Amino acid sequence: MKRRDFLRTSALAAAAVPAGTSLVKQAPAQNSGGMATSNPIVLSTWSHGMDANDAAWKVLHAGGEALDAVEQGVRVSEADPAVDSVGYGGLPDRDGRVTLDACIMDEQSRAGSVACLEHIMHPISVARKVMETTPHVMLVGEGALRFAEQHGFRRENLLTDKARNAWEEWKKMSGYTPPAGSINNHDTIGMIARDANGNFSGACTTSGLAWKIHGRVGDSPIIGAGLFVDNSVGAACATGKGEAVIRIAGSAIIVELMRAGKTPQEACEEAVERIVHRQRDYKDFQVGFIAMNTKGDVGGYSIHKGFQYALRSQERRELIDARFRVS
Ligand code: SD4
Repeated sequence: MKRRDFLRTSALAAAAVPAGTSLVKQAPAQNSGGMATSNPIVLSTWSHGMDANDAAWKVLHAGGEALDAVEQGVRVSEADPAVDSVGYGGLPDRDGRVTLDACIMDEQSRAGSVACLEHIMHPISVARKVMETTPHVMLVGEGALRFAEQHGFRRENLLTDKARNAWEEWKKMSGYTPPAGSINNHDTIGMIARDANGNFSGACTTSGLAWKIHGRVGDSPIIGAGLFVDNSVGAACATGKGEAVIRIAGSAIIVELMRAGKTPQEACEEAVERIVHRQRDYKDFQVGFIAMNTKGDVGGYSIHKGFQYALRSQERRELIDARFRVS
């Protein structure tokens, strides 16, 4: 029996047990009372989110689970060498090493994450393995790589010629100085989805800031910063300068603002406002957020012009220009 099936069966068994006796600590949350009443919807950051959404939509449209949808969706960007901020083809750190960060979170508030993982094309699937097969949430560096290989992930060269050439050029100009973050150094894919059962999951995966110090980890693999899911409220994720997002616990804050009654759009705007008010150099970097609530309302907002997010549902397949704080 698959683990998810086991959990469902356990929840049913728990319902048959007298009050006061608990077989399961936490039954799977159901937004729709267990009935398939919701319209599936998937939301992703940036224009490459369109292709990623299509892969996620195949899963959702067939009645699949949000967790499978977000994993399958972001794997498209991870494998695409044209996306230079995620997975294969990602720009390296200042030592020329491609180090990947990713996390995944589901409707039961289970979470898995890997950070500073090298040589593995699909960190999101390693993050899912961490979530499903270990008692931990996060594995990093060598330990994450060893864990991936133990689970059958193949070691590959992720540094494309194009990314290597870009790094060689950067080295000539940079004096080996790591970037503080810029308006253009981004494009992480964050994806949040709601399935036909009304259940949410999210995934976030990136090669992080180009030319970073080796070992630097951004917001993308950090639950609550790059991604947060609460099945009774909704989900949010982030892109842009990770340090700025971590400092306000960006995605968790957005979910909490929605819990307090804000729309997804208002919650994203409030999170950007917190960065703008507390981080004096906000004009020098980009951050964008997207969010979705249990009604299927969505929102997106960024510090600067240029942030786009992709939406896919039964009726819509769109790339949306996000509203922004500074022109
Ligand atoms: C990070 N949020 O590592 C990421 C940056 C990003 O494409 O958006 N990269 O800080």
